Amino acid sequence: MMGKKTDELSICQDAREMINKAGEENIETVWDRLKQQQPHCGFCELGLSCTNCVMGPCRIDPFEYGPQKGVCGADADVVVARNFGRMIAAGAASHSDHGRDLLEVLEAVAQGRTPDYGLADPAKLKRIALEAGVAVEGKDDLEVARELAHILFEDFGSRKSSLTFLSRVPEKRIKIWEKLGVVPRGIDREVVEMMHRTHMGVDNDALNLCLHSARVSLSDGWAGSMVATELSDIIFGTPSPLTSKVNLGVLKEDHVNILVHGHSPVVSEMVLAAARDSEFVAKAQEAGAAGINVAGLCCTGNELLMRQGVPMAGNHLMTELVLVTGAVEVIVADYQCIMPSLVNIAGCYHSKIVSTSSKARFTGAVHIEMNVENAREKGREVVALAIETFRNRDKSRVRIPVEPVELMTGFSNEAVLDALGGTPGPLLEAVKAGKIRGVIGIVGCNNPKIKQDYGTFNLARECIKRDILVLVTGCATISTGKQGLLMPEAAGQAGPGLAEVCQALGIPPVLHVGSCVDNSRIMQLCALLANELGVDISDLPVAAAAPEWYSEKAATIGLYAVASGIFTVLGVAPPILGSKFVTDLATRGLEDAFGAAFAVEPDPFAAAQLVDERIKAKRKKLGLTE
Ligand code: SF4
Ligand code: MSK
Repeated sequence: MMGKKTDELSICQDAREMINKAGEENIETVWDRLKQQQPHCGFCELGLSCTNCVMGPCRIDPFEYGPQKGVCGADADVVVARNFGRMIAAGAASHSDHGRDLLEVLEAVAQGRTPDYGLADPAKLKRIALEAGVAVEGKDDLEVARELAHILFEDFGSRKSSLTFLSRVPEKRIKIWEKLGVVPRGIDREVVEMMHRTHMGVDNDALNLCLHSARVSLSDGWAGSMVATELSDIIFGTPSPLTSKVNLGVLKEDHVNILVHGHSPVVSEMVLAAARDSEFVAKAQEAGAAGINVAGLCCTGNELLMRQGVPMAGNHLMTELVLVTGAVEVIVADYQCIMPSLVNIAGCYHSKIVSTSSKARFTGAVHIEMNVENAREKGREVVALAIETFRNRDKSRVRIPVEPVELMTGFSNEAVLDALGGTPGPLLEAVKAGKIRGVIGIVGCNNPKIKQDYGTFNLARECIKRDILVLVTGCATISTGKQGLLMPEAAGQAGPGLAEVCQALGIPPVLHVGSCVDNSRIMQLCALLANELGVDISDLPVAAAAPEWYSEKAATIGLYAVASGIFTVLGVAPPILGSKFVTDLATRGLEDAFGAAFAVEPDPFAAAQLVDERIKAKRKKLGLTE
């Protein structure tokens, strides 16, 4: 990276060393391309450009010197609200299509169409089926799975007026949604309706568009993502606490290194199974390696970390740098957050990028199509390719920069409740007593516009100091894990109340609850606590934050958190500032409508202060002392 010192780009030693190595080897990274893109288009940053039809493209002048309307007559409010709506629809579509893939696996298992997948948690299958209204008495697991799959497939359609898991939502919250007309009816339906509304000449009322954005996001948080989480647990197992390791140090110089990247456990679980097969281990040894090492990137990594303890190499901004180690044979990708640049960087080494999904192909990558019928066999093909690729490794270019750091993972809601003796009672008691003053979900990505991991790590550390329990998912897991916050010893950095609780239970003050879709676990936990107290989610001393978000999915997560009543701090402003109406709605108006709103605060220390004030106010309203 020319121009900036590496310590301005990342707080992580492994990242800095690899950025320098990339510079030495003339390899272009995301930071170089960000620089080439400067200055970014101001109209786009403000959400004021529109390409929705070919009478345009149009731009609305934010300073009122130039045009105030697009060719069709749309003003700044409509243009911004439409653009934001499409952003939310794309995010919801991504999580929900991922959820559908798990549903297709469940159906294939139920129909006996795949020997490769099974029902790792039949007790959870029964529990969820009962919740969904399936009578389980006297039925075998496959029959129950078939009926559950049928009900959940219907959630994706247009024939319902409510969705299965909305039964978890506190009554007061449902009433708010009913009053605003935002109860989600069908996962695909809400996304399609948003695409319809944002076509030229359909919905031309910014408020109406924003309310539908909220509805779309709720169809993700309480349905699409929730389906993905619950079915992943049923098929692959419900996570329970275990320890593993994180950072680029998890790569092994003398092993065949396979990285799993993307979001879905459907592919990576099969690759892992093949890599653990003694036949392949022997083949790797024949090729001169000591064994086969599988490690994770991004959310696919989170899925395998939570359930299998597979070590984690890095988050979003580490996905290019992991290749720069020269020690990676294969990155096997499913979908989402996989930079197309990986193919070019892999081409500078012996490494191969393997795409596996027909909906996520990369020009120049090796494509090994995986589906529910052939997954195990194709997983074996991936591992065989990695072993062959190892033979081409140039040992002189290998540099694994750091030693790995330990982390604790596996805090599904089931595991948390188990640790508490089966009920949320002890957690509520700790909250009432002020030992845990509140809870924050810190989620989301890295963004090269922000020093990598600076926002997420510092916000998490500031929160635990203030006796605020932190739950992390997705890339935020790696940001905090690399700095040691996911180990019980980090209780020493927490305030006295939180430290006492963590020490008593032997848990860290920052709990890893899963991947991006697993933010649904946080929604469910909040609903559980609110129901237990007989209040709404917006009454709880809870908050959410996405300090370094970049993706449309993260915007959708933020919006469903707010629409569910959770105050949410963003470290990067969404492209809505071109409309005063939409900006005021996001930062104030939603508070009146949903009991929560957004704040934008790039400084993690100031963000922690905002969260603290919110928690203090909510505690006071509940009559809880500090
Ligand atoms: Fe321009 Fe309207 Fe077409 Fe958008 S929809 S490109 S504002 S004419
Ligand atoms: S992977 S959405 S960069 S968290 Fe879920 Fe990370 Fe963000 Fe992708």
